[in-house]
Amino acid sequence: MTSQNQILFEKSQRLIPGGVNSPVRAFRSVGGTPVFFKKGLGSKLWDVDGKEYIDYINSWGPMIVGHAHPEVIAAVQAVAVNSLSFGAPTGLELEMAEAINHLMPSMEQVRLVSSGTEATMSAIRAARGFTGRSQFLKFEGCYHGHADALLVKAGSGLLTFGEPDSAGVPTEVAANTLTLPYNDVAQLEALFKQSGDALACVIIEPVVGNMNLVKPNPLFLKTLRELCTKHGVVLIFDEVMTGFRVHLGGAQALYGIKPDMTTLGKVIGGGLPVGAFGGRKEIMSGLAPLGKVYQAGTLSGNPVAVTAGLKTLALIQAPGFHEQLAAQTQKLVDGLMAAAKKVGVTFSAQSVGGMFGLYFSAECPNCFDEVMASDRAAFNTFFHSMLDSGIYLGPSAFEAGFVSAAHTDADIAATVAAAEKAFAKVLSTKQA
Ligand code: HOZ
Repeated sequence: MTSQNQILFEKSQRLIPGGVNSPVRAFRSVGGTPVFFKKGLGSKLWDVDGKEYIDYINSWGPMIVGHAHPEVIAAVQAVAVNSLSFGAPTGLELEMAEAINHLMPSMEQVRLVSSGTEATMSAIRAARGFTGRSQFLKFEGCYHGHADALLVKAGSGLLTFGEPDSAGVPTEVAANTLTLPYNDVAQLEALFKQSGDALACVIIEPVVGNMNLVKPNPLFLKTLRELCTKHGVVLIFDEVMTGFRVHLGGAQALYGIKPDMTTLGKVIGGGLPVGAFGGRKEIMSGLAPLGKVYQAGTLSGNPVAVTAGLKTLALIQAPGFHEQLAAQTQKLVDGLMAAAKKVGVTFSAQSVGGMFGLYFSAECPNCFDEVMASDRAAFNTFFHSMLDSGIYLGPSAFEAGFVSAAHTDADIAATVAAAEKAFAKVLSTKQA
């Protein structure tokens, strides 16, 4: 019998390119039919055919307190009756700016937008306006949303489809985007020596989550901070993924590095579309209406979305929230490593706070080239076996995973048991 899922996917492909509204969701890299969902609660999801899954995507990060958290839902319902949008200031926006500034003091001033992409492209514009320079630096495999100038050697969906540069981006637009390998201090120093004074900004994922998970070498971040200060370059931490997930104060608190600007998204919307960018007051005061850097949005600061984010930010400030989240994520990683070892599959895994990376390679990778060297065929076999067992992982070897506060010990144990079977399948497929 044809499943509801297959029917929906077939129909969707007629009207929506690839049947999806964001490319990684199409399962092209792992093969098969994407799962269409109808319900989520806590750590679980249910698809349109009624199958249950333990969710390790969590909407790519925002659902840090679990799906349909009763307090988030109640807050959204309560505010929605007062109108869904005003296109004018509200006290809720101020509360959000205060909450962000409290948790990330480097964000002296904040502006709300509706997505991470808007946040990163606006932050770069602000940095260019402030410095009067055009070029900027990003790192191979880092993904900062889908604005033209950022789709150069980018991660996430671009890696999934093996094309780190996008068609449709004029060469002239990409010409001001410089790239370097992540974690390479020598190349960073050499580039700054040559062109540091021409750079408006450097944008970086302080923990990369878009070429699978790659941890920063602390010396790399420290050197980057020093070089930016020396050459008057605006350092932008893209914390859309890591913000409030790897630590209550984000990656900047975890590693003790203060960026000049930060971009946020995901957790600050609690599952609704919110992004933010902010930083040093002298840079942010260049924005219209105070300055000449233009940036705007009809739904920016939307009251319903901001309410979901505010409630989520309140919940994650409970004592011990991040310690517990990090411990649970590490428990998952340890369990998976032990299962792979038992079966005899080459595998490594690591976590930072509530984010994790799984790699079919002997060591956890440090940069794009090392990520690309991992065994993608093994990942695909593993992914499908896990999916059959009701474990929902990112459908690509190049995405990080996410744990929520709703994931229980029983969820972790069920995931590790499923992984043992999946590793055995990887081994038998290799031997066949
Ligand atoms: N690029 C996103 C994750 N890195 C995927 C977004 C989505 O498909 O929703």
